[in-house]
Amino acid sequence: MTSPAPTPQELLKIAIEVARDAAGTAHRMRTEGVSVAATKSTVTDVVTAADRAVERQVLDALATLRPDDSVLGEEYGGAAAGGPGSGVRWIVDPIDGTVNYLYGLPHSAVSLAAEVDGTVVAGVVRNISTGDEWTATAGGGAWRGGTRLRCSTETDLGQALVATGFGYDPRRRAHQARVVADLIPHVRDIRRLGAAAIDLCYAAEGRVDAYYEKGLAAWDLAAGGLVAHEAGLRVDGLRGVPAGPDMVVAAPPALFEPLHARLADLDASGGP
Ligand code: LIP
Repeated sequence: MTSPAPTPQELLKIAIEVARDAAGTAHRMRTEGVSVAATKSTVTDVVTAADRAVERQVLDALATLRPDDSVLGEEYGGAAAGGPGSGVRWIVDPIDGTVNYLYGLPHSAVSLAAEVDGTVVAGVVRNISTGDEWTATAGGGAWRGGTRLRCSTETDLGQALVATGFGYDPRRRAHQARVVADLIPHVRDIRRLGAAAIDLCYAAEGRVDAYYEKGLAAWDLAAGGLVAHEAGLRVDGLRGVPAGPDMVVAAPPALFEPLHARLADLDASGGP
């Protein structure tokens, strides 16, 4: 008889334990000094020894705690379950905001989420430098520490502080720069902070009013996207496409349509 599926709260407890240990390792390695270990899609898409060590630590911890679960990680890809499979898949970005981490800027995070049968039900994002920790469970709300998070109530796009990010491919960056140049006169201002998972959590607590970005991977989006959704943000793509690599738009209900309209008009999900 297969064991009952774990509850979102049980999965979140494991996620928090694993993410805190992982963030501790990342912080220690940063203080010891980090350098580029390799590059990936382009010469600016860097990976450090810490990215690899932290993801390995997460994989080993989950293999011990949840041996029948599968895992998808940025550095080592997909790891099948040790056994028949439990229906639970963990999605990990060991260091989201790697360039910030490399430069010592305090805006990078361990992001860890749990999916059950393809739906993210629990997630944690932990800032490696500050220890800020955002959590969410499906239907259980979004939290930072003991504070329940509520997104911005801004209704005027012209008064909205909007976070975004750019890819590593110079051709994509040129397209994204054109989009943000055309958008910026129509919003309060733009913030480019460099870690999608934290950007989504900032939107969840109203430190920015909205966020959008083209090019996010599942590990960038999984945990932060749940936090944002549970804080009341609409998290979606453009023109009916779900949030994903083509586009993620996270905005309060009153801002989603006007922001979506401008991004769609600017073909923000297009380009290379
Ligand atoms: C980063 C994202 C960020 C994006 C960066 C980069 P990484 O992820 O979190 O939003 O703008 O270009 O992709 O590469 O640090 O894991």
